[in-house]
Amino acid sequence: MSSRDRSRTSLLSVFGDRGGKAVRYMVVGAAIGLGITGVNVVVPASDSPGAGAPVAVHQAGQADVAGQAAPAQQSAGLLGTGKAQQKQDMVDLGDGTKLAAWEMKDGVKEFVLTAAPMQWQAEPGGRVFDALSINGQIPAPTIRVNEGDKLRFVVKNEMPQPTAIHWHGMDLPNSQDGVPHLTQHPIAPGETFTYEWTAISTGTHWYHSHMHGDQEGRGLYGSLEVVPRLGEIQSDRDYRIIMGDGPLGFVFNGKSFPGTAQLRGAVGERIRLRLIGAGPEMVHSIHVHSGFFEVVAQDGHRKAIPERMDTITVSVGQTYDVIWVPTRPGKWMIHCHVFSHSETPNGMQGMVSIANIEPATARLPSIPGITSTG
Ligand SMILES: [Cu+2]
Repeated sequence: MSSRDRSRTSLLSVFGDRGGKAVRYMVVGAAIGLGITGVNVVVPASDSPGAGAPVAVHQAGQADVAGQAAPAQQSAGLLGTGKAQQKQDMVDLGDGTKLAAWEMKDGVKEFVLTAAPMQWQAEPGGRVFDALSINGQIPAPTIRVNEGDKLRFVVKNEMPQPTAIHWHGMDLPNSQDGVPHLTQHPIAPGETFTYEWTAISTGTHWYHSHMHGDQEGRGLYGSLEVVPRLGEIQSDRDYRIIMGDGPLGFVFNGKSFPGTAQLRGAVGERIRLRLIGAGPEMVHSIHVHSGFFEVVAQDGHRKAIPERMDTITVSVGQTYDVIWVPTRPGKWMIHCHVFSHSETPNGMQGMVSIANIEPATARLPSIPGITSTG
């Protein structure tokens, strides 16, 4: 653990008010040790070491594991059992992405990421693209780890072209940065390259091919999430919206409307949207119908003061975490407001997703399996 991490010590708790309910906040001083003063981040107090936010999924035929959407505080999962998690299976995250599987080996979380060509249809009945996937997925598997985890990524290149994987936003050794011809030789077709680093940078980031924009545009990107020891963003739902504008068209999580995943939630829930601009070319203005959201983090870093918006501009490489608390049930549109990215004369297309918001009394399934204590 770096001195920077150790500096993120909780200092004091105060009481605040949100939505009419008293909510306890912790104020995390982020500046000690960095020589910066006066920079405080207000975060909810639900944070426990190693806790992950609960993640809602909706899969046909899947059992309702938790019975209802549990608030973040009650979803500590394996916490307190004293048993470190040894393995994570792939989990559907209900947003069109899947949680990456890993296995603990000698204290290191090991991920195997195989890049390979794949035929990809972004929307039902649509054109079939020559795409690139990792573990057969577009976007690549969502990597979710805890701050301080030692990580190993075994990257196998089964594509007919060289590649390298960059861990965007990560504080890591130069040799692990994944820049071909600068920090490593490109991973040749048929070869394997192993990256090893420790999760220091917290929050929402992403990983992608750094070989050239075409690989990224064809699908070689995924969410990279590091759950902080302190100060995790409290939410009832946790979804990703990764914007792509390359050869696969205008896509959210690799899909064009009506192929995009439909999100679920209920009135009053804190719905976390992790907005990630994967490009490789364009800026997108993401608008959530029905009121506003709060921007709570940018590029993984908590904002000292959350900002309320209804539309946020996400450029290539940027990430934002926003919290949306729906006030009314219905089918609410989430889309890029550049209309050529989301509309045609015949209706919606491309960067459009629908959030199905149920009444506050709804009991939606959630899956606690994502809580990781390894
Ligand atoms: Cu757009």
